[in-house]
Amino acid sequence: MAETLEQLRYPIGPWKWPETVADGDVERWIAEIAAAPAQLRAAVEGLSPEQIDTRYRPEGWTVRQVVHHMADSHLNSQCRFRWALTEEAPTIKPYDQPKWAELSDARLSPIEPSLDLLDALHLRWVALAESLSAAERTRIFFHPEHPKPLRLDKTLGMYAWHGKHHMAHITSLRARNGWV
Ligand code: NI
Repeated sequence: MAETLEQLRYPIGPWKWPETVADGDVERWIAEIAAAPAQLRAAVEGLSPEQIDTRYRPEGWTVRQVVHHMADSHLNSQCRFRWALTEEAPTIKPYDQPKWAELSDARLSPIEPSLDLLDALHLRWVALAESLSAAERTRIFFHPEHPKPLRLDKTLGMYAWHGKHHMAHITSLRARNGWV
C-alpha cells in the first residue's frame, strides 16, 4: 500500500511537546542524541550521488538537503541551549529553514562535512546536556513562533525526535526504492 503524503512527511509521526517529563526521559533523549550521528552515517552509507540527490517525497528535500539541514538545525540548537543557560529567558533568533535548505551548499555540496560537524556538535551537546542540574534542565527560552516558553529538558526530547524524524526520511526512501 502506498504511503500517504503525510506518512512520507512524518514517518515516525509529528512531534508533540510533552506536558510533563518523567523519570528517565531526559536520559533517554540524551542517549538518542548521542547515537544520532552514527545512525545518520549508517542511513546514508553506500548511497550514490544520484541517490543522495533524490527527494524523500514529492516536493521534499533531497537526502543531501536533509543531512545539511540536520547540521544547520542542530547548530542553531547549540546556541539556544547556551543562551538559555547564560541569559534569563532569552528570546532566540529563528531561521528560515526552507531558505537555508535552498542555499547552494545545502543543495550541492558533499554531505561529509555535515556528517563530521554533527559528530563534533553532538559530542559537545551531550557533554553539556549530561552536566545539567535539575534546575538547569528547566531553564527556558522563548521562540518567537511559540506562544509558551520552551524548557531545555523538553527541547532535548524535541531534538531526539528531530534526528529520528529526518533519518526516517532517508531510511524509508531507501526501503521504498530497495536501496539496501
Ligand atoms: Ni527538521
